[in-house]
This record gives sequence, C-alpha cells and structure tokens, in this order.
Amino acid sequence: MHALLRQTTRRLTRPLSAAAASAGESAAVTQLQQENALLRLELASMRNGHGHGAHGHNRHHGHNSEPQPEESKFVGARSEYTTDMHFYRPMEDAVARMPCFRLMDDLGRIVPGAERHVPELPREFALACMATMLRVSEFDKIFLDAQRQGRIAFYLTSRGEESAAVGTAAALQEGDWALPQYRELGLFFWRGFSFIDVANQLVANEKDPAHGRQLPLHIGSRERRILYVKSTLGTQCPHASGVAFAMKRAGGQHVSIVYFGEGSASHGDIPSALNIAAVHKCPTIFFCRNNGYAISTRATDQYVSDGIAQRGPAFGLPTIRIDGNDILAVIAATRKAREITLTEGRPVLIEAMSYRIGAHSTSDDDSKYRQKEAPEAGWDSERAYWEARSPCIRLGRYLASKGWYNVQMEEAIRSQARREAIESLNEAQAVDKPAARHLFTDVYDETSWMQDEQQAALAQHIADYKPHYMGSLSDKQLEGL
Ligand SMILES: Cc1ncc(C[n+]2csc(CCOP(=O)(O)OP(=O)(O)O)c2C)c(N)n1
Ligand SMILES: [Mg+2]
Repeated sequence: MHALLRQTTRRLTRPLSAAAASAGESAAVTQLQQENALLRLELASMRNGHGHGAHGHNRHHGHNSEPQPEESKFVGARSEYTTDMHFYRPMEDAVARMPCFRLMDDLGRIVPGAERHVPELPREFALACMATMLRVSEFDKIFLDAQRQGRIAFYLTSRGEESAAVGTAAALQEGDWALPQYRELGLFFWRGFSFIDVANQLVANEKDPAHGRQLPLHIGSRERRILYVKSTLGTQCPHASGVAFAMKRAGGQHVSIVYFGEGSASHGDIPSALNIAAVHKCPTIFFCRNNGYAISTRATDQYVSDGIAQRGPAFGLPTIRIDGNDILAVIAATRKAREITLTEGRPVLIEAMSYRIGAHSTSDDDSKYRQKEAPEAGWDSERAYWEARSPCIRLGRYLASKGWYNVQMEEAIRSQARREAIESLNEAQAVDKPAARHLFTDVYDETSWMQDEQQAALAQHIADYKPHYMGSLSDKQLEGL
C-alpha cells in the first residue's frame, strides 16, 4: 500500500489549481486536470483505507486495523456514507446524524454492499442519462457566455449538480408532475425539451409560450407535466402537495415531485407543505438539493441542524439523505420513494447532497463569499475538491468500467451539444420579439377595465413617441395594440 501511495504521489505532476478549475467555466475540464484529479482521488482513497475492495463505508467501527467509516464532506451536512437504503421513519427511528446513502464512490466504483441497490439500467438508458447530463453541461456553458455577451439577460447553471435533475427524471414515470425550482434543466431535457425550446424562452422571442413575460430559464410545459419555474422560493412546495392531492382524488397512480434548495427550506412555505402533505397523505416526493450555498449564504450560516433531512421525520415523512452527485443513488432512491408514496399513501423527503460549482446566477460574484479552503488536505480549493467529484465524471468512470463508454464518446457528445446550443441561440435570436399586446393577454379570460385603460395608454404613448422606438419595435410587434 505504501509503495502504491508513493507511486501515486509521484504521478501528481501538476497541482489542480483553483484558477485552472475556474477556467473550466467556459471549456471542458482538461484531460490533464481530470487526470490529476483522478490521481488525487486515488491517493485520498488509499490514505483513508478505502481502496477498491476494502471499503469501510458501513458500520465497521472498532479495530484499528479495520478501515474507518468514510465521512462525506458536503458543505450542507457531513455524515457517514452508507449503502443501506433506509428511509428514516417518524416514531420508529431515532438518529443523531442522518447517514448519506450512496452506491458509487468518488471514483465511480460500486462500493461493497451496494450491489443489491444498484439500479438495473439497460446500456442505452444509462448512456441516455450520461448524454443528458453532458448536454446540460454544454448548454450551460454556451448560454452563460451568451449572457456575458449581452445576448440574453440572465442565466443559472446546473454545474456540478446535473445528476439530481436527470436522475430523478429518469426514475419518474410519464404522468408524474414535476415542480422545479430553477436548477433542473436536466429534467426538461429528459422530458423532451429541445435546445431551441429553451433558447426561444431565454431570448424571449415570439415562439416563447410565455411571450417573454417570465425571467429567463423560467420554463414549463403543461403537456410535459412540468409546472413553470418560479423565482419566488418555496412557493412550489405547497403547490406540489396540492397537485398530488388532486391526483390522488382522481384515483391515479401518479406522484408529484418538487425540487427546492436548502436555502429555500428556510421559507415558511416548506414546513407548511411537508405538514399538509403528510396530514392529507399526498403522494409527493420532496426533493431537496442541498448544494451548500444559497446565493451568498453558506449552508452553515443558514441553519445549525443536521442538514434538511431531519425535518422530514419531524413532520411524519419517511426520509433519506443521499449523495446527489451519485446518479445511481439518485435513481434508486427516487424509485423507492415513488413506491413508498404510492403503496403507503404518504409523502417522502429526499435530501440530495451536492455542491454548487458555478456562481448562483449571472447576477452573482461568488468570489466574494465562496469558501476557499478545501474540506480535505491535498486540494487547492473547496471548488476543486468538488469539481473532481462531479456527477458527469463519476458516471463516466462507472460506464467506462462496464466497457460502455470512453473519452471519444464523451468528446463526440459534448461537441455535438456545443454545436446545437450555438445554433439554437442564433436561431432563437433571428425570431421576432413577442407582440406588445401580450402584455395584456393570458392573465384573465377577458381583459379587465384596468387593463383596457393601460392598453389604450400604451397605444397612445407609442403613437406619441414612435420615432424613438424605430429600430427596436417592428410594426408587427405593435399589431393589435
Ligand atoms: C421568496 C424569495 N426569497 C428570496 C429570494 C431571493 N433568492 C433567489 S435564489 C436564492 C437562493 C436559494 O438558494 P437555494 O434554495 O439553496 O437554491 P440554489 O440556488 O442553491 O440552487 C434567494 C435567496 C427569492 N427569489 N424568493
Ligand atoms: Mg443551495
């Protein structure tokens, strides 16, 4: 083991610097960075006695010679890893610190004891999960750059958390309603949104079904059973209880899933939603993405409890904490949660631990508040530590170990996605802006007298100042005013 350690240490030729990691914002993490990160992970794994085939992830306490249980270093809650897929039950289980369920380690290897829970994923299905995560990642890069160039007003990336949305979407069934927060682009792609669908909304052109009246990336679709993204945090949680209640009353076999961040969990809507769903036995999956930050608020400044998971049993919900960067664990736990909600007729809470690699949004400068120090020695920054454990890298290694995947495939998917994203941006920008009359449509069946007055005032204003609007408003846009 020591010879191996020395050997691995020698192979660490260049440090993975924070600067190099942040350069990955607009380009894929380079081969060298990935290689270095992999070596560092191997080294950490050997140091901790968690080499392949010698995992001490479960309850191996005691003897010095035995590997110590491995502890997750998530900002939002540190706890021991486990392969027990146990949903903690109110009134039955008492737990001081909720363990973190995972199936894959940081190197994408199935941990001993986890085999019984590893979901059976046909090759094409597993590759579709991988491709969807990579497509999110490339779309993010192009549209983040587009915002920097002033081509769109605002953007939020899913960087480092792609597995939460894609894994849950892959585990749900057609007909289940999803209520996203705003970092769930993978859910939309999984349910059939194309790049151009999203691009039309981002540039707010006339093909945007919401006619440009929503913030960028605030998308949704009745046909695909996804409620519109809303920035008023927490509001979607009571809605999810209501949606599930309605489906139950209609006698269906479907669930609702609602996504919210650990920061949003501080809003009063969320305990209310947990309670009403539990009391009324609503088949709702409450899916908390705990990525360690809520804009500039680090989770440690947000709450002093053991993460968010402990709030589940408090309101009577079977609850599990999982490694949200392990897509296999996300799929397995979501499938199980779905089964519990339907067979037992009660809501479930999943706390998915992750790390927000990008800034909160394009309106945010995370260098002002992001913690620099890595949670473990051997890493140049907190961000570099988590970037090396990102969901795309972990699933990629897992698939490669099955002989299903390689670097060439990844490059092909990434470059195709990059091309498509650029084309969708250009195509969306070539489309006209929505007609001005849509400021008054879609709210009520018939416009109110106040809207009629406002519409007349707008028409008069445009007539008075038309020359000032030449070049920015076309005649077509003014039609019907
Ligand atoms: C009701 C409400 N309060 C505050 C805000 C401002 N705000 C927008 S996003 C955000 C952080 C949310 O963090 P979290 O829920 O952890 O989600 P993440 O961004 O980490 O995915 C805040 C405070 C808001 N949009 N709505
Ligand atoms: Mg957060």
